[in-house]
Amino acid sequence: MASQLEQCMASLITIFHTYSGKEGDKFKLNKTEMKTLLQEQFGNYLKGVQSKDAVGEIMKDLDVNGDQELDFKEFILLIASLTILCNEFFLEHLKETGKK
Ligand SMILES: [Ca+2]
Ligand SMILES: [Ca+2]
Repeated sequence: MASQLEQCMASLITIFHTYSGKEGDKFKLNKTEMKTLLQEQFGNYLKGVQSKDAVGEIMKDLDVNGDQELDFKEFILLIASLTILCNEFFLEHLKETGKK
């Protein structure tokens, strides 16, 4: 029986491959695949993003080796930074509710 964290890790891997396997290199996300992933998995985050080419900008930031695609290592950095942000909101919320 896998632990909760192990299940989370397995989910991350499965989700990445679900999208990265759609076209081209099976182990990398191209811009179209990344866009679908963001829309389907991060709809709530993207709602606030008004920029015309938000996906392009996100990819530029994450694409460390500059091959215009995201491998798992590059993708996981996005998850890590979003998780850190979520935790900060969570801590803020705890502080706020603690005051009252
Ligand atoms: Ca691909
Ligand atoms: Ca890359």
